Amino acid sequence: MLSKYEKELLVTIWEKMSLKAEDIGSDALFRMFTVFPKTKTYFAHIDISPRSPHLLSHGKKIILAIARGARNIDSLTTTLAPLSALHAYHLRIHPTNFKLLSHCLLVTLATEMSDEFTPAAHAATDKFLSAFSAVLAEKYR
Ligand code: ZNH
Repeated sequence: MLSKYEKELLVTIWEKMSLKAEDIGSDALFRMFTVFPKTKTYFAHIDISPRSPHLLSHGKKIILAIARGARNIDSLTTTLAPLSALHAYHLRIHPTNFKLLSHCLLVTLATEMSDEFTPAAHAATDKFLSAFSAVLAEKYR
């Protein structure tokens, strides 16, 4: 459960990250591909080399989707329903992968926010990304 303070903190954090969504998103994705190479198999059809146009645009989409989730945190299931269906039925992403990307997003945020990545920000982000991932994975068969 997220407190009112945590929800406000999350909106602030992800609004800020949205301003450099391409950089933040592509950094997190590149970390995921490096640390968990199997995740690359889902992206065989696109160029995922560092700072490639597709990596940047995909990174941006991910960050904006997360920011949208933060603004709609009390209705995550309905807000993310189309994205959840896409990942489960069309892309067929195995649920374990969401934890891997969440972890990489946390590391990217920590490097990006530096002193602003307080224990409270860390805890709120961790809880939020878990909830977000649970919704994305819930339709998986
Ligand atoms: Zn994902 C896609 C988000 C996770 C894989 N994605 C996508 C999109 C978005 C997202 C927004 C776009 C859609 C449209 O276009 O409509 N994701 C997301 C998020 C997350 C995710 C937010 C978390 C948090 N994904 C994920 C994972 C994986 C993935 C984990 C694996 C590993 N996705 C994917 C793919 C795609 C997507 C493959 C497609 C791409 C292209 O372009 O093709």
